Amino acid sequence: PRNSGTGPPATGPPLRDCQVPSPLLVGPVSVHLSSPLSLEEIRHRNPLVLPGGRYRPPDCEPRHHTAIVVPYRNRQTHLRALLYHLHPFLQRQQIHYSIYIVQQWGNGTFNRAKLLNVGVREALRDEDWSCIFLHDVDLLPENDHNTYTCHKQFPTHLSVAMDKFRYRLPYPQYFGGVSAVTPDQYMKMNGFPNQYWGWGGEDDDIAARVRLSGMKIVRPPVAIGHYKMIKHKGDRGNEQNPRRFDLLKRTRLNWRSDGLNSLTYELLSKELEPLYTKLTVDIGEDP
Ligand code: UDH
Ligand code: NGS
Repeated sequence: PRNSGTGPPATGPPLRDCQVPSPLLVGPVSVHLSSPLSLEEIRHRNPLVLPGGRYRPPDCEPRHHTAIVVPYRNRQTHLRALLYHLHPFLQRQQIHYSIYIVQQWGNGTFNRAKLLNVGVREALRDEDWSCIFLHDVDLLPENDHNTYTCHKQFPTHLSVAMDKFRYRLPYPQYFGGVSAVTPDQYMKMNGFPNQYWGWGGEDDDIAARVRLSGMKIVRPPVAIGHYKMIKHKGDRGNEQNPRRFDLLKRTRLNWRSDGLNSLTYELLSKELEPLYTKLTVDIGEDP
């Protein structure tokens, strides 16, 4: 929508639609992981990015409106690398986008899927996004033909070839890393589970919801869905969840009652940083 949110006012002659594919794409890009730049330097390299990490192409009317939602706590260096890399990458794709960092408040056990639920709900308060990306902070796309847009019918899994899995899927149902849904698809699957505290299983639950709600997963070709993962150790507060296997057995029974329709949280702050919107949220504790 041209005139909502951060867009320029619709004065002057209308812009023509952006070309498909974008003429700015370069294909494979090399990803630098060592010592990312400061936020200030990244800002200088991306002068057209508006407060909150928002962007729309200046010369054409974008066909896609994508919110990037990142579950987050205590990964400063990874965040800088992601912003350094993703802003130019998305601008080359000529899409209208915004980056949301959803930060879990406190030291309680991490809950990735619940943070994603919060991010989707809050992003949709801002704009009528046509696509929502669910993006781990430590994954950097290596080919800009991997477009950050949604499939009309089905949820998409983008990170199909990660370096740590030797550039292939670790198993056929893998849905972790980077995925995308339209608001309709998200509603159809009742969002994501809120009950996975700690590491593991929540992405498998989300994949199961896709199937249980009558959809399937679509993927880009392996040659295009290349990602580098920034290597790191497991995080304090995100230990393996011993309950994940029991929870996964009950997805079929639980998905309609646990998800978007049972989500509760308290939004503690929303800050429009120069390169991203930072949501700090109290999502409660593992009961
Ligand atoms: N995340 C944070 N902070 C944390 C934990 C997770 O920001 O403390 C976010 C971050 O976006 C990360 C995502 O949640 O990319 C997923 O975290 P993860 O630890 O499940 O996955 P990741 O791919 O590492 O980062 C997996 C290997 C380490 C755990 C191995 C346990 N066997
Ligand atoms: C599976 C986990 C997923 C996880 C995937 C890759 O076993 O949550 O491994 O993990 N499922 C369960 O534990 C039930 S990784 O190699 O990235 O550490 O995403």
